[in-house]
Amino acid sequence: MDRNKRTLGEFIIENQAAFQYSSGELSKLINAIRLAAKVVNHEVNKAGLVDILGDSGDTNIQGENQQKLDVLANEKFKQTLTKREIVCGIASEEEDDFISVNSQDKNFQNKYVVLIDPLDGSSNIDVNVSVGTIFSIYRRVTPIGTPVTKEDFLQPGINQVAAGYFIYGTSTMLVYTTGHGVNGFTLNPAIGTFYLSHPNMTYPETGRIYSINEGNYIHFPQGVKDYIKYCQQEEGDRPYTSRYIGSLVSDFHRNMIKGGIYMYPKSSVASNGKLRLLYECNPMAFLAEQAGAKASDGYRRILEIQPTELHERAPFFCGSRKMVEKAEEFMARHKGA
Ligand code: AHM
Ligand code: MG
Repeated sequence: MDRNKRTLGEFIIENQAAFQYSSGELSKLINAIRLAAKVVNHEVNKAGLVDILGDSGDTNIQGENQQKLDVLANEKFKQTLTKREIVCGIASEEEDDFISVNSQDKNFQNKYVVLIDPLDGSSNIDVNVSVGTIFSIYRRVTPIGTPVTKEDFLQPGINQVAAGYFIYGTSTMLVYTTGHGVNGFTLNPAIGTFYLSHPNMTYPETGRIYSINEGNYIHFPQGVKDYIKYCQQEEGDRPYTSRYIGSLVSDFHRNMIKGGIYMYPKSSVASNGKLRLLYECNPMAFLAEQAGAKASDGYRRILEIQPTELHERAPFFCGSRKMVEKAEEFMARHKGA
């Protein structure tokens, strides 16, 4: 690791100065998330060594099996964010309802809520494939000092103040945005410090990778089927390459570096696809747009969707601008189908 590279801590302090009237609250919050992620990273890394894998016996609100590391990651983030008293509320993919932090204390002035998918792609853990943590930060809309309400969480993605992900991969990285571009930091595990390794990340305007669970092909809407066939046709820079890890963070990360499109569309068996608007689509869409890419539900900009439920799902098309536009073109031809 180049010792001249800036550390995440230095970067956060430098960039805090760029925010007028900044109280440092957001910086402290990102710092706390980083801390919890380091602990989760440590646990994920030793997953193959200790008897921590397997179902925890609980299921989350989505009815899917939760694995022990999901539970552990959820607890770690919750603990760090509540104990340090730097947020007024938390919503997690692994919790049925949102959590109000210190709502009884009148002097409690925190203004941010955090939405988190503590361990995304967790079905990949027991096969040693990269997983991640996704987070999204909003300013509360209800008055400071009062208990948070659902309204504080049900904001369109366009209101996000910051968003990012940790990828626990061949190396561990944090990639985040505060609305001024996207920056990537790589963890030096020997000393536990994140270094700015990928400044100003930009998504290639177009690419040659399409990422989708083609096993669901039969259930896809006609627009998606046609777009897949388009990707496979021999013409110009096509056929494209198909790459699908099944871990959103990892698929997104690869496509952002190499150029590509990720799709989790609606289907005849899942009317809004699988991904959660608040914990997965919105933060990834914010990052994508900040890196010059595009995110849509096939017809509409993800960031403009008004959520109505904490755990609602949305179809997701995200990646190189030209590729998403092309997929939207195919979707438009069969609108309503
Ligand atoms: P999870 O939050 O339960 O891990 O589910 C989200 C994951 C994404 O990371 C991934 O892109 C998608 O589910 C894969 O789903 P599928 O196995 O249906 O292709
Ligand atoms: Mg997830």
